[in-house]
Amino acid sequence: MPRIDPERLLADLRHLRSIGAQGIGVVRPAFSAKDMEARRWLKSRYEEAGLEAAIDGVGNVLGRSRNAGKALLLGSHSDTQPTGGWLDGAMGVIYALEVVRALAADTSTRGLAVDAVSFQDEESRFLGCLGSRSLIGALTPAMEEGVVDNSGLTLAEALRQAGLAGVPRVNLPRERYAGFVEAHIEQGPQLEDAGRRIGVVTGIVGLRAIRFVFRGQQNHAGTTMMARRKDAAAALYELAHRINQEFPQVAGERSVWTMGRLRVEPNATSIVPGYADLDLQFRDAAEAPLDAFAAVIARLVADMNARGGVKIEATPTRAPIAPTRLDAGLLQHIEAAAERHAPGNWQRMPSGAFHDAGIISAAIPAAMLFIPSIGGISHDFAENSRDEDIVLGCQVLADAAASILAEANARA
Ligand code: HGY
Ligand code: MN
Ligand code: MN
Repeated sequence: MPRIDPERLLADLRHLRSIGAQGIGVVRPAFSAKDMEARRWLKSRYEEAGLEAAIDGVGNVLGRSRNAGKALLLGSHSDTQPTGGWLDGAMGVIYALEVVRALAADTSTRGLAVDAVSFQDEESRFLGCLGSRSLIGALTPAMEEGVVDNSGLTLAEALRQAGLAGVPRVNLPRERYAGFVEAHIEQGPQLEDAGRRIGVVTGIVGLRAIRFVFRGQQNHAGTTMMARRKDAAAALYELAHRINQEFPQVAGERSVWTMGRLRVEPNATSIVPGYADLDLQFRDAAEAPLDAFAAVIARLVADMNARGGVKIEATPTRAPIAPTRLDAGLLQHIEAAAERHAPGNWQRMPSGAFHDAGIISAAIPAAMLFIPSIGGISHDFAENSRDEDIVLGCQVLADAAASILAEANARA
């Protein structure tokens, strides 16, 4: 069976970390100079590994094997959150590179076709999973139209600044592939709590996101009596409170919701705010709780608007991501590889984070494997995993890749 090179794996992971490093974390937002620097470096590493490599018109880095037969696509994303960890996405991208090299070095697997990818903007600077949506033809002009980041920069301008305007976009040649496998850090505490080293991911949560805009009347904080106020911030606080009161009544076992971004204007102590906006994001492994949350939101907004005063508008801020079941056939190969390298030390589990695999699964069979996150921390500079778990995860992926392709080519 192919053996990965742990030192080479960790060295490339640490090099990628150095591009956009801030202390122990990484800041490499989609299309930024550091993001594109990392993508150009990845492209060169893919070429050194013997792949035909290119960066497509939305910034996906694609490495295509020259070998014949059914191919397996491996990868993840190399863009990060604004306060990103060094492993979120990056680990799966470097795993793919290392598995390409490990299989090429082994006489029993050197003829197998492993392609590698780093998707663009999985982290929703502009539009969650932008690159994987583009690759499967699910990124429509209407979805791109007018999309801006938190600074107001349009996606079109970001593409131009990154030198990607006019660069051809790639459509996944679906018939080429036996499937897609994404390795990722768990980003939660389940594996660590259970003392397990590998997660075999059975499904990925769905996600919806709403922006509420509150328009009231800016006024003096001393002379404006409470009964006469149209306080946009007070309406925001009331709606947020009522969401936190009502969502638990209709939530599923692993439902989550987050209100992590808000703005109050003019944000001054002695002024009744005339404007506010608030982002709400909610997730679940099934559609029913997501539909129930959407119904609660509609009812609360209608109820508050009926009172008059502050006007509330609720608008989806991104294309929804549907909950996904991952491919049982591919998962069996990952389970067998996990049992070989971590006997009894792995478990099946859902993913509370969304991933590109959730998008790609609409086009070709997809699966995921996790390694533990120390303290369950992620989307924070402190995100980390043990080197020995990083190395183990890559070896499991290499074994799974070899057996998936052996089976696919035997069938072809
Ligand atoms: O938010 C997520 O689930 C992913 O890490 N971007
Ligand atoms: Mn990720
Ligand atoms: Mn992330």
